[in-house]
Amino acid sequence: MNADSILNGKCSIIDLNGGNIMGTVKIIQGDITKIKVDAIVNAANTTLLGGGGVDGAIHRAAGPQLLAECRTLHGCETGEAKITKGYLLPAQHVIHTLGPVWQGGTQREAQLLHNSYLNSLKRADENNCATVAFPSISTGVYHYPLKAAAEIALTTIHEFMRKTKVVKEVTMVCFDSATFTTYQQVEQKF
Ligand code: AR6
Repeated sequence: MNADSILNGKCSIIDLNGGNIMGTVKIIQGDITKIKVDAIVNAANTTLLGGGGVDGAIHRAAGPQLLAECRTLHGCETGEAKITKGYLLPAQHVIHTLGPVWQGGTQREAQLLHNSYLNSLKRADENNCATVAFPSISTGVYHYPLKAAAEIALTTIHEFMRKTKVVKEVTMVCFDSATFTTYQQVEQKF
Protein backbone atom coordinates (compact mmCIF):
# COMPACT_ATOMS: atom_id res chain seq x y z
CA MET A 1 0.00 0.00 0.00
CA ASN A 2 1.45 3.37 -0.84
CA ALA A 3 1.12 6.73 0.77
CA ASP A 4 -1.75 8.23 -1.17
CA SER A 5 -4.02 5.24 -0.57
CA ILE A 6 -3.82 5.45 3.22
CA LEU A 7 -3.84 9.17 3.90
CA ASN A 8 -6.72 11.59 3.92
CA GLY A 9 -4.93 14.23 2.00
CA LYS A 10 -4.43 15.82 -1.30
CA CYS A 11 -1.96 14.11 -3.55
CA SER A 12 0.11 15.29 -6.43
CA ILE A 13 2.37 12.87 -8.26
CA ILE A 14 5.25 14.07 -10.34
CA ASP A 15 7.23 11.77 -12.58
CA LEU A 16 10.82 12.69 -13.15
CA ASN A 17 12.12 13.13 -16.65
CA GLY A 18 8.83 13.78 -18.47
CA GLY A 19 7.33 10.30 -18.65
CA ASN A 20 10.63 8.47 -19.10
CA ILE A 21 10.34 7.43 -15.48
CA MET A 22 13.53 7.22 -13.44
CA GLY A 23 11.68 7.75 -10.20
CA THR A 24 8.66 9.43 -8.71
CA VAL A 25 8.42 12.44 -6.43
CA LYS A 26 5.12 12.78 -4.61
CA ILE A 27 3.84 15.69 -2.56
CA ILE A 28 1.05 14.77 -0.18
CA GLN A 29 -0.64 16.21 2.88
CA GLY A 30 -0.82 13.86 5.83
CA ASP A 31 0.83 12.22 8.83
CA ILE A 32 4.21 10.59 8.16
CA THR A 33 3.73 8.06 10.98
CA LYS A 34 0.94 6.40 8.96
CA ILE A 35 2.94 5.81 5.84
CA LYS A 36 4.08 2.37 4.71
CA VAL A 37 7.42 2.90 2.99
CA ASP A 38 10.90 1.45 3.33
CA ALA A 39 12.07 4.47 5.31
CA ILE A 40 10.58 7.61 6.82
CA VAL A 41 12.85 10.50 7.77
CA ASN A 42 12.66 12.09 11.20
CA ALA A 43 13.42 15.79 11.80
CA ALA A 44 15.23 15.06 15.06
CA ASN A 45 17.41 17.02 17.46
CA THR A 46 21.06 16.64 18.39
CA THR A 47 20.37 14.01 21.08
CA LEU A 48 18.27 11.72 18.83
CA LEU A 49 16.30 10.94 21.98
CA GLY A 50 12.94 12.39 20.90
CA GLY A 51 11.30 15.79 21.16
CA GLY A 52 8.20 17.60 19.93
CA GLY A 53 6.72 17.97 16.43
CA VAL A 54 7.27 15.16 13.97
CA ASP A 55 10.02 13.71 16.18
CA GLY A 56 7.59 13.22 19.08
CA ALA A 57 4.94 11.76 16.78
CA ILE A 58 7.41 9.24 15.30
CA HIS A 59 8.68 8.12 18.73
CA ARG A 60 5.13 7.74 20.07
CA ALA A 61 4.06 5.66 17.09
CA ALA A 62 7.24 3.52 16.94
CA GLY A 63 7.23 2.65 20.66
CA PRO A 64 10.01 2.50 23.27
CA GLN A 65 12.28 0.19 21.27
CA LEU A 66 13.02 3.09 18.92
CA LEU A 67 14.29 5.19 21.81
CA ALA A 68 16.40 2.25 23.03
CA GLU A 69 18.09 1.92 19.63
CA CYS A 70 18.53 5.69 19.39
CA ARG A 71 20.45 5.63 22.69
CA THR A 72 23.12 3.52 20.98
CA LEU A 73 23.68 6.13 18.24
CA HIS A 74 25.27 8.84 20.43
CA GLY A 75 23.49 11.80 18.88
CA CYS A 76 23.76 13.51 15.52
CA GLU A 77 25.56 16.54 14.06
CA THR A 78 23.63 19.10 12.01
CA GLY A 79 23.25 17.86 8.43
CA GLU A 80 24.13 14.26 9.30
CA ALA A 81 21.73 11.27 9.24
CA LYS A 82 21.57 7.91 11.04
CA ILE A 83 19.25 4.94 10.43
CA THR A 84 17.30 2.68 12.80
CA LYS A 85 14.54 0.12 12.48
CA GLY A 86 10.92 1.34 12.41
CA TYR A 87 9.59 -0.95 15.18
CA LEU A 88 5.81 -0.40 15.52
CA LEU A 89 5.63 2.00 12.58
CA PRO A 90 4.34 0.81 9.22
CA ALA A 91 7.70 2.01 7.82
CA GLN A 92 10.59 -0.47 7.93
CA HIS A 93 13.23 2.09 8.92
CA VAL A 94 13.56 5.56 10.41
CA ILE A 95 16.33 7.82 9.14
CA HIS A 96 17.04 10.44 11.80
CA THR A 97 18.50 13.71 10.59
CA LEU A 98 19.20 17.03 12.24
CA GLY A 99 18.27 20.07 10.18
CA PRO A 100 19.66 23.53 10.93
CA VAL A 101 18.02 26.06 13.22
CA TRP A 102 17.26 29.17 11.13
CA GLN A 103 19.50 32.02 12.31
CA GLY A 104 18.87 34.53 9.54
CA GLY A 105 20.72 32.67 6.79
CA THR A 106 24.27 33.60 7.78
CA GLN A 107 25.24 30.33 9.46
CA ARG A 108 25.45 28.04 6.39
CA GLU A 109 21.83 27.01 6.97
CA ALA A 110 21.17 26.35 3.25
CA GLN A 111 24.19 24.04 2.94
CA LEU A 112 23.29 22.26 6.16
CA LEU A 113 19.67 21.71 5.10
CA HIS A 114 20.90 20.34 1.75
CA ASN A 115 23.22 18.01 3.69
CA SER A 116 20.29 16.74 5.80
CA TYR A 117 18.32 15.70 2.72
CA LEU A 118 21.39 14.33 0.91
CA ASN A 119 22.71 12.30 3.85
CA SER A 120 19.21 10.93 4.53
CA LEU A 121 18.95 9.79 0.91
CA LYS A 122 22.44 8.24 1.13
CA ARG A 123 21.37 6.21 4.19
CA ALA A 124 18.26 5.08 2.25
CA ASP A 125 20.42 4.08 -0.72
CA GLU A 126 22.94 2.14 1.42
CA ASN A 127 20.10 0.24 3.11
CA ASN A 128 18.21 -0.68 -0.08
CA CYS A 129 15.24 1.55 0.66
CA ALA A 130 13.33 2.05 -2.61
CA THR A 131 10.56 4.15 -1.08
CA VAL A 132 11.32 7.07 1.24
CA ALA A 133 9.13 9.70 2.91
CA PHE A 134 10.31 13.06 4.28
CA PRO A 135 8.65 15.64 6.52
CA SER A 136 9.49 19.29 5.88
CA ILE A 137 12.77 19.38 7.80
CA SER A 138 13.57 22.52 9.88
CA THR A 139 10.37 24.43 8.98
CA GLY A 140 8.64 23.82 12.32
CA VAL A 141 10.27 24.87 15.58
CA TYR A 142 13.59 25.43 13.76
CA HIS A 143 11.85 28.23 11.74
CA TYR A 144 13.56 27.75 8.38
CA PRO A 145 11.57 29.88 5.83
CA LEU A 146 9.19 27.52 4.09
CA LYS A 147 9.68 28.40 0.40
CA ALA A 148 13.47 28.45 0.68
CA ALA A 149 13.40 25.11 2.51
CA ALA A 150 11.11 23.57 -0.14
CA GLU A 151 13.50 24.67 -2.91
CA ILE A 152 16.45 23.01 -1.17
CA ALA A 153 14.47 19.86 -0.36
CA LEU A 154 13.14 19.31 -3.86
CA THR A 155 16.37 20.28 -5.65
CA THR A 156 18.34 17.82 -3.53
CA ILE A 157 15.77 15.04 -4.02
CA HIS A 158 15.60 15.51 -7.82
CA GLU A 159 19.40 15.62 -8.17
CA PHE A 160 19.78 12.47 -6.11
CA MET A 161 17.10 10.57 -8.00
CA ARG A 162 18.85 11.20 -11.30
CA LYS A 163 21.85 9.26 -9.92
CA THR A 164 20.51 6.51 -7.65
CA LYS A 165 19.55 3.04 -8.81
CA VAL A 166 18.00 2.17 -5.43
CA VAL A 167 15.60 4.93 -4.38
CA LYS A 168 12.60 4.85 -6.73
CA GLU A 169 9.98 6.94 -4.95
CA VAL A 170 10.28 9.91 -2.60
CA THR A 171 7.20 11.33 -0.89
CA MET A 172 7.17 14.74 0.79
CA VAL A 173 4.62 14.43 3.58
CA CYS A 174 3.32 17.90 4.40
CA PHE A 175 1.45 18.15 7.69
CA ASP A 176 -0.45 21.38 7.07
CA SER A 177 -1.98 22.94 3.99
CA ALA A 178 0.45 25.90 3.80
CA THR A 179 3.37 23.47 3.65
CA PHE A 180 1.58 21.31 1.09
CA THR A 181 0.76 24.29 -1.17
CA THR A 182 4.30 25.63 -0.98
CA TYR A 183 5.92 22.30 -1.88
CA GLN A 184 3.45 21.82 -4.74
CA GLN A 185 4.24 25.28 -6.12
CA VAL A 186 8.00 24.74 -5.90
CA GLU A 187 7.73 21.26 -7.45
CA GLN A 188 6.13 22.76 -10.57
CA LYS A 189 9.49 24.36 -11.44
CA PHE A 190 11.08 20.95 -11.96
N1 AR6 B 1 3.87 14.07 9.89
C1 AR6 B 1 4.45 14.92 9.00
N2 AR6 B 1 4.89 16.14 9.33
C2 AR6 B 1 4.73 16.54 10.61
C3 AR6 B 1 4.14 15.71 11.61
C4 AR6 B 1 3.71 14.43 11.20
N3 AR6 B 1 3.15 13.58 12.07
N4 AR6 B 1 4.14 16.42 12.78
C5 AR6 B 1 4.68 17.62 12.53
N5 AR6 B 1 5.04 17.72 11.23
P1 AR6 B 1 9.25 20.10 13.47
P2 AR6 B 1 12.02 20.99 12.90
C6 AR6 B 1 5.64 18.83 10.48
O1 AR6 B 1 9.08 21.22 14.44
O2 AR6 B 1 11.57 22.35 12.52
C7 AR6 B 1 11.51 18.57 17.47
O3 AR6 B 1 11.18 18.90 18.78
C8 AR6 B 1 5.56 20.21 11.05
O4 AR6 B 1 4.25 20.75 10.87
O5 AR6 B 1 8.77 18.76 13.84
O6 AR6 B 1 13.05 20.30 12.05
C9 AR6 B 1 12.89 17.93 17.37
O7 AR6 B 1 13.20 17.13 18.50
C10 AR6 B 1 6.60 20.92 10.19
O8 AR6 B 1 6.04 21.24 8.91
O9 AR6 B 1 10.83 19.92 13.07
C11 AR6 B 1 13.78 19.11 17.24
O10 AR6 B 1 14.10 19.67 18.50
C12 AR6 B 1 7.67 19.84 10.00
O11 AR6 B 1 7.03 18.60 10.36
C13 AR6 B 1 12.97 20.12 16.46
O12 AR6 B 1 11.61 19.77 16.70
C14 AR6 B 1 8.92 20.02 10.84
O13 AR6 B 1 8.56 20.56 12.11
C15 AR6 B 1 13.23 20.04 14.99
O14 AR6 B 1 12.58 21.12 14.37
